[in-house]
Amino acid sequence: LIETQGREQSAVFVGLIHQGQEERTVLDYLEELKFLAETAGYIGDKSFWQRLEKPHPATFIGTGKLEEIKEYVEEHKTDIVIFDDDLSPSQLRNIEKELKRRIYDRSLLILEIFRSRARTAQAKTQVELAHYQYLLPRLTRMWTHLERQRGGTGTRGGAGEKEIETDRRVIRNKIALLKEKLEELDRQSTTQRKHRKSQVRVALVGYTNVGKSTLMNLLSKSDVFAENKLFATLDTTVRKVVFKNLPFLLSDTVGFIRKLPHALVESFKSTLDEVRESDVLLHVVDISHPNFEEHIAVVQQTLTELGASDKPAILVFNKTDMYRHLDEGEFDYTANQRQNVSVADLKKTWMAKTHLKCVFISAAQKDNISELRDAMYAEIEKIYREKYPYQHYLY
Ligand SMILES: Nc1nc2c(ncn2[C@@H]2O[C@H](COP(=O)(O)OP(=O)(O)OP(=O)(O)O)[C@@H](O)[C@H]2O)c(=O)[nH]1
Ligand SMILES: [Mg+2]
Repeated sequence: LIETQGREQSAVFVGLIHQGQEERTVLDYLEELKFLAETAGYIGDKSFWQRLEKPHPATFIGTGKLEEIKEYVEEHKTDIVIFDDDLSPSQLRNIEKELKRRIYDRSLLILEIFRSRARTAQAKTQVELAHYQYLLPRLTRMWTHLERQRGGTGTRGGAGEKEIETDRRVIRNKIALLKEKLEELDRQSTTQRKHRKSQVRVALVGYTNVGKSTLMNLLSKSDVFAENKLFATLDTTVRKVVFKNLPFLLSDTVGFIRKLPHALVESFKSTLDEVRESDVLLHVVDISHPNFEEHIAVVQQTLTELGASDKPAILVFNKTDMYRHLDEGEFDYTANQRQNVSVADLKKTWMAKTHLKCVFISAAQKDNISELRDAMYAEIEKIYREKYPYQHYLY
């Protein structure tokens, strides 16, 4: 750690192609992992992957592959090795011992990003809680982390059982304290949200980096942090918006991602209450992403877990300006495109596939926003009619 201070940390990436999985899919996952790493401040281009029927119980990947990675990281003085899947505590230990590098898995990387992005007391507490919950079963490893921070080499082979037991107790206490603190903060935000109960609420949801905050800014003319990084938004922002005669509250919140650590979803429950309590969802999709169909599935899955899957929703396909389809015979894996499928084709496919209203826009180019506004207006008007059947300020 000492010798790496002052420069960016370098990373390599490791993925497994499980039985029945396409190589292309795993390579896309590794691309996403690289993007996550970049967001966390680690750089690197090199990936390793291997086709295995199931993960090796002791080392996750095969020993030959591990040897190959070892040679590479020694030659290139790589700082950390990042696995796309979650490793068991013993796999972590074994790999760390062999490679003598810090080992990350996807969850830890996501946790680290959340930690650096948290701004409000609530977000900070939520992330800290999730972090300790992640660490508890992996304590031997954290101990070696602490060792390194104290300037040790980390090769001592972990801590003794007694020290680990002490650490475990400390962490359990911290978890209990953080839970209490969070409950208090939750009570405050519940009160805040209660005040909004009588109003119509629309929530932007979607995979991370699809353009939710950009759209929020566009629809509410507010100034919400948007950038080309994952998890730019952690805290919920709520803005009052008026379309013609209809006022409503529009909220922008944390993006979803595949394999979001369970502890994180748990501790972010109250932030996600905004989604659970909203009347209409705008499910934003980045149509220029090669994996956007899977993103839709991940978001729908997460919504189901939150108990928000049967709310009225509009599917908003964003970034149509970046989408390009290839002509016959053209082939390029690197770009955001697919063979012979135009935006118009996609629109037809999706309208047949779902009962939800589908709108295709570019938030950046302000393309087709009026169609989105009309679709939103129709949904909001429906909610008004349900909520206030006897009032006639609509007419
Ligand atoms: N080309 C293009 N880029 C867009 C469009 N909409 C948003 N972006 C870009 O996509 C990136 C992500 O946008 P955000 O609005 O931060 O996305 P988000 O969904 O809020 O992301 P998180 O908060 O990180 O989950 C930014 O660089 C935006 O400028 C679009 O319609 N076209
Ligand atoms: Mg955002």
